[in-house]
Amino acid sequence: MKNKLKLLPFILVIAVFICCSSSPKMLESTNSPVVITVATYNLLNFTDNIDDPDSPFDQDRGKSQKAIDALGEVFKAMNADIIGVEEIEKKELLKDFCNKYLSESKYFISFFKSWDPSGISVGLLTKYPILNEKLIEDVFLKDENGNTMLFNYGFLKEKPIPFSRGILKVTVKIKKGEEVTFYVVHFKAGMSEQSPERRIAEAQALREVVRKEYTKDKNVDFVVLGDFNETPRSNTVKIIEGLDTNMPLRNVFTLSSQEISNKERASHPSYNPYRPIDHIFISPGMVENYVKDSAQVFKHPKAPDASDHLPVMCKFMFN
Ligand SMILES: [Ca+2]
Ligand SMILES: [Ca+2]
Ligand SMILES: [Ca+2]
Repeated sequence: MKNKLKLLPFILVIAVFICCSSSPKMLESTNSPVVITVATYNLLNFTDNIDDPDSPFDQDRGKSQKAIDALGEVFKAMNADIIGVEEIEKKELLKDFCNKYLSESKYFISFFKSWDPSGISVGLLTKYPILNEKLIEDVFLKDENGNTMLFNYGFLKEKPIPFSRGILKVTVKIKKGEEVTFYVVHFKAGMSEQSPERRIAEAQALREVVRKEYTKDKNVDFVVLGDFNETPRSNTVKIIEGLDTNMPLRNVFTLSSQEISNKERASHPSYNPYRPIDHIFISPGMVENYVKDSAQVFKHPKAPDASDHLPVMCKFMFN
């Protein structure tokens, strides 16, 4: 008995320690459901003001401080867990941005420099740890006859056309036994010669890339997100969705209980949006995780100062 009384203070200290360390965050990482907010956001020429010799066409004006401040406010208000970003020149720009505006959120950053002569790439910010990351750049576009498409202008003339900015593939650990792979893309913009054909070819190439995961596991959870430069009823988007195939990829807006108009889905231009061109598509296995009616275009008073696009976001739940 005397020995037990001697131990009592130690037992109390250990009990208090166990209680205090069982914070909500620890419980969250074990059994309780986790809800994540996922977004895609084109940050509009998030470049530095250096003329880099290895980027023939980089914009050396840099993004204005006013625009970066506005971007910081939009990101803070959005408070998304995982954000696919487009038009970034360097990883350091994202690092500095996170340190300055989002230091409480502790984002991991995935970014690789792409082949794009203008020096911009896609990236991913995630509050959840990265298990795997790579920029898939060995994807070359094919025309409708299956022939490799070639550039018809400038110093790239006659060279095979790669996927614009590459496809960033990042696998993230949400919780024990729950991993999600994100494919961030930025399709060729504009209506110039080759552009519409390139987007069609990019849609086909993208499906071939994601199919590799799907073939291994029909229940795989993946998200394809970014700036597609095409509206929901375009041929490009129809190819990505492949709704009449054995691998339908659903645009999260089409999973809503009522039809959402193009105007409500529009993400560009940010000051008066009428073009829905930023999208989030999900694998068949991810549909069960989608939180019904969570898809939205994120509107913020500072958004028009930050970028010419608005973020598109939605939520997923993991039990
Ligand atoms: Ca530069
Ligand atoms: Ca340059
Ligand atoms: Ca799932």
